[in-house]
Order: sequence, then C-alpha cells, then structure tokens
Amino acid sequence: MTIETRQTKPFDDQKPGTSGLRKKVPHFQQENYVENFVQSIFDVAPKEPSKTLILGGDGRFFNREVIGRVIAMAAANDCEHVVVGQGGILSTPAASNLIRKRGAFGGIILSASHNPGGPNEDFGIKFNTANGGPAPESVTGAIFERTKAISAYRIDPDISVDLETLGETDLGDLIVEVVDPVADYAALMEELFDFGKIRDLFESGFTMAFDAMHAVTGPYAHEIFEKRLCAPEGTVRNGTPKEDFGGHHPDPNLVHAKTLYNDMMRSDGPDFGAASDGDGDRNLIIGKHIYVTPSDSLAVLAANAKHAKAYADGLKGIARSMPTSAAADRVAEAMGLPIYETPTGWKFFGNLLDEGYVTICGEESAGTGADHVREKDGLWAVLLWLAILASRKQSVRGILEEHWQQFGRNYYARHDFEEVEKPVAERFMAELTAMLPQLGGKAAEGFQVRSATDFAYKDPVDGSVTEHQGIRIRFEDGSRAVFRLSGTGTVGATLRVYLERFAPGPDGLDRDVGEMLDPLIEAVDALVGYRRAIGRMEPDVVT
Ligand code: VG1
Ligand code: CO
Repeated sequence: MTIETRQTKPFDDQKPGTSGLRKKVPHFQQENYVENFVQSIFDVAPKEPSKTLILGGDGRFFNREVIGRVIAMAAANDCEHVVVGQGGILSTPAASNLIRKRGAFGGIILSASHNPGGPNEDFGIKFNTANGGPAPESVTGAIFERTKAISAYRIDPDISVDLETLGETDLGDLIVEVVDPVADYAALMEELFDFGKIRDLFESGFTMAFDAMHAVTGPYAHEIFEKRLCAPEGTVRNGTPKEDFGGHHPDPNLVHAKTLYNDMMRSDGPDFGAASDGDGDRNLIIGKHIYVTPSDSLAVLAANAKHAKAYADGLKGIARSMPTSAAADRVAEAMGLPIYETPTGWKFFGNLLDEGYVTICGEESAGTGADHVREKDGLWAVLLWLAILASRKQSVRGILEEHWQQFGRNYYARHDFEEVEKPVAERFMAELTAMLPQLGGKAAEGFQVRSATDFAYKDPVDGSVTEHQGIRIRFEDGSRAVFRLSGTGTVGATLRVYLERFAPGPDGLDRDVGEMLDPLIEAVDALVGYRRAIGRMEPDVVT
C-alpha cells in the first residue's frame, strides 16, 4: 500500500442538509471537493464497533467514480474492510441493513435521492452511523466544522477495484468485499412478511404496477415482486437503473409518476400501484381510483400493522415528522400508543427507534419505515401494504374509506414553490418568524389562529434541542399550515407550505381535497401574505 497525504484547501459550502451534502455534479467535480468531504467524515467518525465501512449509491451519474475514490481513501484512513454493493449499487435501506448486519462503524451512501441525475444534475454524499441511520446533528455538525478546517486528505492512489465481480479482494491492510446489493435486503423482507400469503394474493389474480423510475429499486423489485412473490413479469416498470433516471426526476409523486397515476385511475388498470425514489427509501401508494397521501398511508399502516408477521404483537409507538398530517395521531390515540412529533429528516427518528419508543415512523414526503433498519424504506412500505391487502381482502379504496370512517379524515396537501431566490425566501421566513407573536387570536376568512410557533424539538433520549424547524400556525378548528425551507434542493430555495384540515366524519369524508384546502390557503395568505412575499401565486408542485 502507498499512502499519500495530499494538501488541500477548505470549501465553505459543505454543510450537510436534511439528508447529507447535495450539490450539482459539476460542483462536486471541483478538484478535492469530494475528497475534502469524505476525509472530514473519516476524521470525525469513530471506527466503532469495527473498522468496517458499508459503501454504495443509487447508481446516478458520478456514482462509480466516487465509489472508487472512497475506497482508495478508506484504505488510507484506517478502514479494514469495505463492503460495497456490486456495481457500486445499494439502496439506502439496504445500506442501512448492511451497516447493522455487519456491525460496521458506518456507511457512505452516494445519492441525491429524488433529485434528477446526470452530468449537470444532482449528486449527494451521506454518512450513516453504526446504528444504520443518518448521522445525527451532532455528527453532521462536526463533519461541517471539519470541512472548514481541513488542510490535507489521505489516499492510496494505487487502489482500483473491480466492482462487478462478487467476492473479497485482499489489498493488504484493506479487504474490499463486493456483495450482491439485493440478497441481504430481500432476506430481511422475508423475515418481516409472510411471502406465502402475498404470493397467494398474486395467484388469485391481484394485479400491481410498481414504477422503479429507472432508479435503484429496479433490481430489488424484480427479485422481490416478480421472482419471490411470483407477480407476473412486467409488474415492475422502468426497472433498469440509469445514470440519468431516463431523464426524469426519480421523485415518486403525482407529477413525476403521472403515467402510473393515470393507469391507476383507469377501470381496467391494476389493483395496486406503487413507486419508489432514486435511492429507494420513499414510496408512493395509489389504489384503483384513489391516491393515498403519505400521511394517510402512515396512519393506515400503523392501524393495520398487525396483519403482517413482524408486527403481529402490536406496535410500541408511532413517530411522524412535524409537517406530516395528524392522521397517525388519531390512530395512536385510539390504540393507546405514544406518538412523537419530530423535525423533518429521518435522522430524528434514530434515537426513538434505538430506544424502542416507537416501531413505525413516517414523513409526508412519502417516507415510511420501521425498526428493522434506521432509514425510511420504500419497498418495505409496499410490502406492508401488500400484507394488509392480502389479509383484509379489500381494495385500497375500501380500506381507506373505512379508515376515515373510524378515525376521521385529515385533508392534506404540500405546496412547493421551487427555485425562489434565496434571499427572498429567507427574508420571508424571517418576517414570518417576527410576525408570530402578533398572529395568535387573529382571524381571516373564518379561520381563527389558536397558536403560531417556530417549531423546536427536544430529543427525549439525549435531550439535544433542534430549533427553527418550521413555522406552524394552528387554527381553532384543528386546521394547520406549516412553512419551511427545503434542506435538499440545489438551486435557489424551495419554500414548502403544508396545509391540513380535519373532518371528523361521518359526513364530509368524500370532499375534493382542493375544495377543502382552498379556503384555508386564502385565510393563511390573508394572515401572512406569503404569495406576495415570494411573488408567486401558484406552487410548482402539489403533493
Ligand atoms: C425532503 C423531505 C423530507 C425528507 C428529505 C430526505 O427534505 O421533505 O421529509 O426526509 O427530503 O429524503 P426537505 O428538507 O427538502 O424538505 V430523501 O428520500 O432525499 O433521503
Ligand atoms: Co430518498
């Protein structure tokens, strides 16, 4: 081995966001940009409980190159074992599983998740700790501090690894092991779910369309749905990962998975539709003639988890991110379970899962997961839906309508205003924050403010406090609006406005979502003037 120490200068923009460091590919291609960040990870992360690193990515453009560089740097940074997915591929939940299974000190996951890929599109690097989850704020903060002070990085320039051939290569001080990215993950899913029952469902003629969006879940979905669960070939669409995701955004929402949505609205379409994102941690669920909002999906999965093998004995508790609708709260209340409300981002669920406070977690952005790994898990959510459908023998619509009858319905939408000029968005958020004390008690368009707060979270396990996690305006009738800036975008700022209105039932459960939310939007705008402040009347994406 030849270890070289190379001089470098710090960059001032390597602060990890909601989910790691995300920038455009050309930005990452600047000399030493990748090396500085990776060296900062190695400098900060304790090599405990072992010197094993898990490595993989979602296969987007630049993935392979960075995989090679990370291995060469791992060799020079006291790692003894790198476990890398074949071809440099690992879905985010599969990487989380491997970290836990192999007792690794952590994992480096290369992904910009739902953001587009290609030479001029997005790339990302994320570090997960030994519990398998995204590094908590204390670690990402330390990594950021390190990036600001770095002066050299270490690399073994002679190392090159064939990523296609499965098995171990002994490089002296470092063993590189190329593994099948799907095998361990598929085995975990077979532990959690009764595959025989789901196979019977498909054998009974039940049909499904799964859109892998040319992203990382393709190989996983082919293996699990078509091979192991015997769904007909063709069930998985766009199942071959591409470096540019076929030119689309691998974002499973009604805009980017429109074809799937249209098919699901046809009478002769499949019974069940699902999609996943770039790195396989998100899920979109659509029934025949009905879209399931991620917030409702979390609530339905929690209420029905007992239909799956792994959760037959019930749940310990439920957690949701703050902007996620309160549908899950109603389930928790009815089932006598604790419910936790965390800031956006999966890292905040880690402690709750580690301590056994909760079993299932979810975010409004199409992320659902449980205590089997420490990431959200797209295919897991699809399998849990299938297990419920197999057991209840009802349609998605039937299940959802019964759910609303029992718990009431939280009408919900997220409006994204993209590529707003950063100073404009930041000024608006600052003005809104300053306005909060005056908002209490105010009324507009028939909605009266009950409270208006800047959300801060105190972790019940380690006591750490995270502030400024979104502005939350609650109304007397239970409605709510939340404002926050995205932490994953790479161009300008994205303002997210989350809107929610509750109908307790039994009437008013079949209203149009837009009709329900429009008056709330007008009221919120009358109170805080957000459309004028950012100079936009209509959102770019509604989910
Ligand atoms: C978005 C979502 C958030 C999610 C994050 C990472 O963050 O809103 O719920 O955890 O993406 O998901 P933001 O800061 O842009 O709102 V993924 O699938 O990129 O790992
Ligand atoms: Co993702």
